[in-house]
Amino acid sequence: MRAYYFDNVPGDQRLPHDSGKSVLLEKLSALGVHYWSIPVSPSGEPDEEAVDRIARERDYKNRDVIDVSRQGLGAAYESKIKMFFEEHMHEDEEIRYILAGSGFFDVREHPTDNWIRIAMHPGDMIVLPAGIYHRFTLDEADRIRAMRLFKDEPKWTPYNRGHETDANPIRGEYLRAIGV
Ligand code: KMT
Ligand code: NI
Repeated sequence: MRAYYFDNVPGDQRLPHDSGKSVLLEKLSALGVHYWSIPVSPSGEPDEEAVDRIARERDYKNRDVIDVSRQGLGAAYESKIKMFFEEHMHEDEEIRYILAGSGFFDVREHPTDNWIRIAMHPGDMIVLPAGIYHRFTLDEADRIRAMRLFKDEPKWTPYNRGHETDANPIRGEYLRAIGV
């Protein structure tokens, strides 16, 4: 995992867009973003024991695996890729553990509204808190396989950023939690 400020240069979302300015884990943590390294096997098998431990501690009851690629998403590929990259929030945490491939999670720094790009590789696990504005894109390798964990039923509803999300109580709770 490496985190850095997005360069804001227009162009292909799959390119690194690396401004060269790194972002430390402490900064991510201050935004409520949590990160762990949980090495996967050479064939991309999860470390089930380590995942179970985190799931127990944080009350994640369910999990599944998503293959984000042309092959994995089939006819839904174009629309999903577009949807993932629309800036949005959720009313629950978004937890992802990368098993194979790679991709970028972009999270908004508050209150500057700068994008922080988080380059994810196998063994990287991340928690995006409820209420944070974010988006996701594949990189040039065009494929990622990730475990998704969640507390109860999957609540995948993305709320695209706008007046309504600015007024969403979960967004308000998030801002209070990070002390803004
Ligand atoms: C999401 O919610 O943005 C995704 O599931 C993206 C693919 S998981 C790496
Ligand atoms: Ni999301």
